[in-house]
Amino acid sequence: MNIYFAGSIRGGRVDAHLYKEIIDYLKNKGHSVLTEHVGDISLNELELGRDRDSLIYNQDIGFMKRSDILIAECTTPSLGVGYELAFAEKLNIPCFIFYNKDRTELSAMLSGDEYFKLYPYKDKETIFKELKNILNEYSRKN
Ligand code: 6IA
Repeated sequence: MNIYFAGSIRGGRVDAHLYKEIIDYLKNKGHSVLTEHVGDISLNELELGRDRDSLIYNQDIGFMKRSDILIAECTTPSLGVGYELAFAEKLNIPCFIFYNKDRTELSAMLSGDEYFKLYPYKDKETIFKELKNILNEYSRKN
């Protein structure tokens, strides 16, 4: 499958290592992660590149349109990830939201929208167990 992974960039990079682990897991299972840069741990949210922002936006929307599913890690709140989730819903792309329930209160705009499948977790093992189930179920449909 083509997978759109969404994680915070300018919202803060404290979870960048976790994004990378999730992306590596998805790739090791044989899937294409179109937004691999989200897990680039050298990416700095303070890098200012406003002139490049429309390129980034258009490229990401293009990736979104080619994606079979979207997986978001939402522990670190990010405006961009919220935007991507709403956009994916409009395109009818299945969306799976992971967040550490000890560290964040998910926005009601996500937890209150029944379209989104929520995966609150306490430990990393739960993330990978749930990802395995998602991949098994959705690979069969694509
Ligand atoms: O509002 P945020 O920056 O936290 O939004 C993060 C989300 O928007 C991610 O899931 C990405 O898919 C997308 N996104 C935001 N910034 C970039 C980006 N910047 N490149 C690709 N996708 C992005 C390049 C580096 C930048 C710091 C100059």
